[in-house]
Amino acid sequence: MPAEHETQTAPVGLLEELDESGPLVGILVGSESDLEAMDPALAELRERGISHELKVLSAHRNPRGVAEYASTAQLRGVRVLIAGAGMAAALPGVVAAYSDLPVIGVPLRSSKSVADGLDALLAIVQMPPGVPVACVSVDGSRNAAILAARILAQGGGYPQTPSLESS
Ligand code: RP5
Repeated sequence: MPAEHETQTAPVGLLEELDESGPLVGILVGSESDLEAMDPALAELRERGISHELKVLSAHRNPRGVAEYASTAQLRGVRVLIAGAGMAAALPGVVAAYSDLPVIGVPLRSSKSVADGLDALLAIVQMPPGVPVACVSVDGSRNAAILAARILAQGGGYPQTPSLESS
């Protein structure tokens, strides 16, 4: 029986499934209405030649879809996740709960926001200990992409071990 701290080691079968050909950055937004706010991130990644994908998946409206995406992203070769959401912005936190990849949250402002996006900012920043989410400014998707690029630049040291929780 392995000690509890050893359970993060992936079984051999999972490591063999690692697909290095997938996009390096996975971007999620909680709603179609969030898409425009992520344009600066897409432009930044495009300019830097960093492969990426963008999906609309809501933590509240499609929690199973978010769980499925987040828990399989690392096996598909994704190395950093960016999640943008507004209002009760649970998406980045839920993604971080299902993946060991670094997660960058982008609080988004919408017409229904409280205090110009303060609601989403607090929802993303106030993660419980043990489930980290990096957070950029409200509508700061360009910084999220730049931060993702800097994380990727550390590449050599990044452990490619999918967690058992994520499988
Ligand atoms: C959040 O609720 C989304 O991220 C979006 O910012 C906000 C409003 O969503 P819609 O009602 O426009 O779909 O979950």
